[in-house]
Amino acid sequence: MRFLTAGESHGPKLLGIIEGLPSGVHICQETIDESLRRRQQGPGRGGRMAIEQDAAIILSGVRGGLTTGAPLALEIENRDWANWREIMAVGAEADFTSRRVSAPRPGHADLTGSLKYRTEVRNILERASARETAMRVAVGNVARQLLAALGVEIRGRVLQVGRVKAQLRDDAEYWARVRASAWSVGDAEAEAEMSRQLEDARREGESLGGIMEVQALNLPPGLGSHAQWDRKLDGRIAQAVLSVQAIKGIEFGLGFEAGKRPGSLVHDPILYEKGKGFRRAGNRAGGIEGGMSNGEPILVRAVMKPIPTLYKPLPTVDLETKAAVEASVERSDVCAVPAALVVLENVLAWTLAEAVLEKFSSDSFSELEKDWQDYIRYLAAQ
Ligand code: EPS
Repeated sequence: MRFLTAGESHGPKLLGIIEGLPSGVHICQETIDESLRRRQQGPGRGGRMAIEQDAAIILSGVRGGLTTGAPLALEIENRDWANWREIMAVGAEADFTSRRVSAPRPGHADLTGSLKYRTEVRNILERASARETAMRVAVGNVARQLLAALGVEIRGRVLQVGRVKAQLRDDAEYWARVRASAWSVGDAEAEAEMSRQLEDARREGESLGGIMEVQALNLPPGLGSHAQWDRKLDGRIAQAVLSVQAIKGIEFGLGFEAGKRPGSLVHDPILYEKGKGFRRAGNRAGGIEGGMSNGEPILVRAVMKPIPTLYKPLPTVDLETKAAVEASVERSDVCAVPAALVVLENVLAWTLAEAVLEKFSSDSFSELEKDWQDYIRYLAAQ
């Protein structure tokens, strides 16, 4: 299975094409739209989110609510395009003078992109923009619906925003609070502190990053492979996660903490129960060993840097005059960590669904489900 996206932040639409889905998967457009709505929310979002009402239109590959096995094409409208028609026009009438960016923002693709492609900064930032993550969520949500039909659950939480850390628990009531929380944390005190910190950052022209965790539950062991570098599941998840705008680091399970402990306090002892098969005494590995899922929940943590557009801009150099100036200020978000969490949940779903379709028979959902159930029975009978 593979996908491509296209579209500029202020162009008419975002497009996505998914190829390689089995036939017979239930796809609910409302579920995609719900994930798009979640991505738009969060306390630190900027002015653009008041303009957009993201909704995905399925153009092909689904009939009567079921995938047909043909490419599934999606589009999301950019309502803001109406304000950018002249600037973004395809023809010779395009306006290259309005909203021209000549002071590249440190931390953004602006400078390096314009040097590499020998073009003006707007041509770079329009595509580098995190607006593209709207389509990544829609595409990932299709994969997430496939996984959900097999009983796989994906969930996420925000662990830290700026200097504020959330208290963590793992019970049903806590997870319901995480889902209901604007910050995606199940800790009211941290939530209030995060909101205070946000207002300070807004006042000071600052932006804020944070740390998120995504989890995948009910996956069998054996997704991915130890046999070749580009089939290792952790490597593939890392590539997908790090490709999301502003994500700078990833950990699985214990993560960097593993480098500080002796081996006996890192690896998870193996247990066996007749009729149920093998399991682990803990999950410090984060559900992946040897490039393969090991049957425990997959635990992925990622860090998002603060968004590079600062209302209190950093020093930069004007591309034309070479004079020292302040960086351009494009409208932006003060903090998009809860939105990035939604992106990561759906990006993880994509990579896991890909690995599922490689392990099991994948032309039709009925074959996939049968193969999956046979494998679960085989594992239990060990
Ligand atoms: C975003 C849309 C963008 C930004 C943001 C995320 O829209 P605009 O540029 O019109 O404000 O709000 O992207 C960035 C901050 C960035 O640096 O890429 C979205 O849809 O999520």
